[in-house]
Amino acid sequence: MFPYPSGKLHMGHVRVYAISDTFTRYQRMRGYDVLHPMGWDAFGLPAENAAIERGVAPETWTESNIVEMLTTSRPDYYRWTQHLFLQLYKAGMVYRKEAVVNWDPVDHTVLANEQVDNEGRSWRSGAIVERRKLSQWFVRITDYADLLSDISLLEGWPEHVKQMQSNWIGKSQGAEIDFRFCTGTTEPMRVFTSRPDTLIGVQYLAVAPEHPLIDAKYLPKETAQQVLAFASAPQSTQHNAAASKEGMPTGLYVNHPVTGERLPVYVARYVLTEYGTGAVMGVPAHDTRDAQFALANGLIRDMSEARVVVRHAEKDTVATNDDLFTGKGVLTEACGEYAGMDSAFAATAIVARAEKEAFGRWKTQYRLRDWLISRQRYWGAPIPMVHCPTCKTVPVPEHELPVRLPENVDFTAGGSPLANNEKWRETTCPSCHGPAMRDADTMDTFVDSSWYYLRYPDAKNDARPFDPATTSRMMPVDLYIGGVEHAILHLLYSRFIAKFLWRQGDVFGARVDALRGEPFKRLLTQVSTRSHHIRAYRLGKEASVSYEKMSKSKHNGVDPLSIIGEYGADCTRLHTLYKAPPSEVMEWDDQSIIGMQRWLARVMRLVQHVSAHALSTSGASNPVLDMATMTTAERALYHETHKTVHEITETFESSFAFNTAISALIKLTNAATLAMLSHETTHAVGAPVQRYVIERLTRMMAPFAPAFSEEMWEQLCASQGKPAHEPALASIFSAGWPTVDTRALVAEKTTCVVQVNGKLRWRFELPSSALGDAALVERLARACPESGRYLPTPAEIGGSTGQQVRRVIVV
Ligand code: ANZ
Ligand code: ZN
Repeated sequence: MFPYPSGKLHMGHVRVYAISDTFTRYQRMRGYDVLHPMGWDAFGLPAENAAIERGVAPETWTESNIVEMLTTSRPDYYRWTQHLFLQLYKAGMVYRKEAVVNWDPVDHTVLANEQVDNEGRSWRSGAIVERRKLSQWFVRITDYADLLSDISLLEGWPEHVKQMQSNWIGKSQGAEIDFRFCTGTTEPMRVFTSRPDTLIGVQYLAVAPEHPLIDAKYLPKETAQQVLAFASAPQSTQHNAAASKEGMPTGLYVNHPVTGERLPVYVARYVLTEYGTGAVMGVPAHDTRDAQFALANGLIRDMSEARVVVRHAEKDTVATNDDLFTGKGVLTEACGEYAGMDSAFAATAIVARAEKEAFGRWKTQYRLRDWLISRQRYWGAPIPMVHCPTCKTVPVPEHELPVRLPENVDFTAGGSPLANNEKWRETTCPSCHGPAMRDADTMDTFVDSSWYYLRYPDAKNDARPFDPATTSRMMPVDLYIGGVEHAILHLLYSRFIAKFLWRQGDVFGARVDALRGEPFKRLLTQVSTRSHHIRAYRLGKEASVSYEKMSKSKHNGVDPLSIIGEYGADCTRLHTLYKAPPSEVMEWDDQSIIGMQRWLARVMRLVQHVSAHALSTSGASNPVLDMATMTTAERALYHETHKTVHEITETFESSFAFNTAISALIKLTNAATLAMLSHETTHAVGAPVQRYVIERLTRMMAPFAPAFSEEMWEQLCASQGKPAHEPALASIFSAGWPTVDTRALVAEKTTCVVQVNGKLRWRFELPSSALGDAALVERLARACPESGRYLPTPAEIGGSTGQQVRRVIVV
């Protein structure tokens, strides 16, 4: 994942790119053709605000933080972001709609729900967010049901991230129920419920403040004014506890479709406009928030007035007064013909009746909303649309892209710098050529970052966003590494855009098809360094992501540049990799980095020793070593070397636990030091084995400490009389990754423990190389003399005892 150029390099950057760089170097040494690109996600609010603070143009500020890389804020990139918008528009995937939005009164912009915390504050400015109605551009992300179903294809993703994606989409199975109004001819009121079995327990209905019913033409005269005032009050927070009980009667009544009872309709803050139908049926006896609301608004005096319709399936008493039963169970006597049915069966019966009598139906509901991409800010890609008095909204023709941002804008005026800029906004209509106005919104920066990985393989293309063949050859991304704070939105938007382009045929091929257009085959999420830990959680019915201020605005002490200045880049990256595996929080301390420095010094000593030694001994640089003729000490060191090669190769292939890989390298260094530099053993390990081991040690260190290892390699080559510029040996990275001598591994034994019927019965030794082969392990176990005592003999099988081995588990 590419970073945001915030101007300050922090330890989090060092860590994430050390991880990906290490992995990349390993794959190159294995002979793969690897693209390890870099870029900047440079548009967006933080840069704009930072620039305003410093009184410079956002562009100047951003460019000063960047050297030459793929950058979303340059016209040669955002031109294609605009092109993507037009493609979506032509495919009918973009629309404009009046919408109630979260308005940040400090940053003067619209915020996505997920950018508002559960106290109703903006994640950036911290201001209490207001609700406003504005015309906004939306992307029909909800059209893509496969964003949910295809999560199952993502085998290389961590389970928790898949869970977060799936919760965010939030599929909910339930029913719609229509309630007729007692008076008037308005359409019936439709609610969404996940619990149709509680229908008989409904005691009121409630609508969201923005529900269409909250309109003078429907409301009774006596209540209209008060209700409208309540509904339009700038209510920043619908998340906090006090507000969740706020509401008032609308003066309207509906009839219960089954009991015929008259029920009041309330307007309530806890009902969300954007979910379901924006209206709920209130069941105080079985829903916590309904109970709180009903009590707070005098719908019921105490819980004894709540209508209990479901009881616990095992206990036969109904819930007592203060003991709210929210689970599924068995319907009570209050439910007439449905009494005694379990919840699932009752739901089916009730919805069947609703369908027959046309007052309801099954309904699948998603929490996911369409993607609101309009931002009333300057520092983003302008939306390539023109508003004409005659032709309405008209897309800017492709050949006129990019619609460039105006320069020298005035930020002191407040409000949106584009909306205020008449000169920039005035244009001619591409269709009728009359006077028209440019759309003044810019795109959410999540649009910029939703497709950048597709441009990396073809970043200089000026005829199209990317050449489909060039990019398709590289897709899907084999390994995507980044912070877990992007586990929801960035990944969801990227998946959506990639799937869209796949359906358009711009990304193709067997590997892409196999993943149904999914862009990231394998995902490694790395947890931030302690100082800027990010939480993402789901709270009750509403999921929200809350971002603690990130370190970029916190200047939290550790400056990577000063650490690098003191210890060197390799030592710094080794330390970040050694402190914790990517999945765990890394706590920075300046103490243990000294340990890394000492390790490098020890390796250097070994290299110098081997280099000096080799000059005085004759012998090829890559002798064929024969284990049979080795001394015991040589064989032990040779064995240790191959054990390490095996272990580190495994780490790269599976777990990314680079901390344990580095431990293994340190262990090998210790073994080599002991074998080569201590007095007693010096002569036990001959020069060819010494060189062999140290060459492999440096090659294995190369992905982790590239500059240092390159330096060591040069010494080793030079000492062998080979100039470092000799092509084959020019770089340690062309020396390749060491292969494992499996014969060396066989020498190693492992103890295997055998349990029969859960009891430990015997142990035996087996070659470690056999461990991966379950059938072989089983055969070796059965071959042990003890097996005769604890396992049925062939004669017994099918004999009178009837004993047989039912299941063999090799762990
Ligand atoms: C009656 C009921 C009885 C409910 C009960 C729950 C328990 P999920 O599972 O997340 O889909 N609901 C529906 N629309 C809502 C809205 N716009 N704002 C706030 N709440 C809304 O949640 C579905 C449940 O959330 C629905 O089922 C409804 O309350 C509420 F014992 O209906 B239920
Ligand atoms: Zn026109």
